[in-house]
Amino acid sequence: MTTQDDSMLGRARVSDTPELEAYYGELAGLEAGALWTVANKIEPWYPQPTSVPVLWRYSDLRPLVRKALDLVKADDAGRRVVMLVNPGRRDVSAAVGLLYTGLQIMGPGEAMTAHRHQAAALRFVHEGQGAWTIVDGEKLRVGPGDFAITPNGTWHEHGNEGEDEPVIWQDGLDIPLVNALDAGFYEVHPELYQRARPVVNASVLTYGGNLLPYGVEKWTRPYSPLLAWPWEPSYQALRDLARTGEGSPYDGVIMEYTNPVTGGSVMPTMGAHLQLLLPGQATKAHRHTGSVVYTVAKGRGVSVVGGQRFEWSKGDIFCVPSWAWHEHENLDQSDDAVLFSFNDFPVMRSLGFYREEEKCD
Ligand code: GTQ
Repeated sequence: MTTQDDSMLGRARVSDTPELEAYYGELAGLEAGALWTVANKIEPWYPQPTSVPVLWRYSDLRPLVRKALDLVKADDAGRRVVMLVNPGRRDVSAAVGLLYTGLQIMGPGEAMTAHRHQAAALRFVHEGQGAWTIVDGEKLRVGPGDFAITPNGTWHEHGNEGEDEPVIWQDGLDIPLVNALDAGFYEVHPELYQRARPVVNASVLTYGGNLLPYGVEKWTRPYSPLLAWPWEPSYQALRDLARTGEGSPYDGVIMEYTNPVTGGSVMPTMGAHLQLLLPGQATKAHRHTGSVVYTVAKGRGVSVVGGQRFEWSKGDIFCVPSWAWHEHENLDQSDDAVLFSFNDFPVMRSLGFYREEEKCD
């Protein structure tokens, strides 16, 4: 690694003097400033996220998420969600970096109005059987472990048609990114509710079979035409891949949810993965630019993120800030562990910001 010393030639290294301080005051009076007073801060040697590693335990959050059912009506709240807030990112309501996440609860028989916004959204279902969402007229039914997307600009409304149990699913949105770029728009559906087309999960029926359909309209939008990935075939795909080897040294057996037309990420701003750690498997540490929110879909294990040790089990959520070292281990010696995760890698990649490094010890 090259020397990283702020006193070296090539970095800003001007010491304050009374004369300079007076000069800075004059500049400030004109809404201006001297670059060299901030240069080393605004051009760090490597990323300096304000986000910190956090583990949110499902068993801690769940009772408070359930409490919200009686405290607010879903339609008054807009969405009844307990959001996960990184202590370093409270000002932008981010869980990590420019990613938002929250646990949304819907009581039996509940349905909410439709809206659309510039932010893209995704869902990962934690519990409950009756969840549905309508995305641009397509009704999707989703159950535990299922993953679904609501690309930016699509109308969406959610509900729970179950009879006794609430549904809790996790929302992931790029709200902080959209706001950082001052690009946020929001609309309530003019008729409040969409008219769903009759075939439920039509995109799964059309695109979910790992074959590209002929004779359907050519897909040209910048997001995946497949809107939902049920748990069973996704988990089975991982198990099948696990039969061929241990996968990546850093992530174990990992697969990306993809746009079936392009093979790329499901949406232009957020990608998602499902990964399996074999019994006892421990990965090597690496780091990369881009932020990740992990959700434990199955099993128990431990991840070390930026030097912090997080022991996790099903339902727990933890984050990896950009450029933080991280490694994972399955603590069960006889069963696999599965992590769902979503990230902002598509943004990092499309802007040429993606970098990755392995830890050499
Ligand atoms: O379901 O549309 O958790 O707009 C936050 C903002 C969910 C949603 C959230 C949203 C939604």
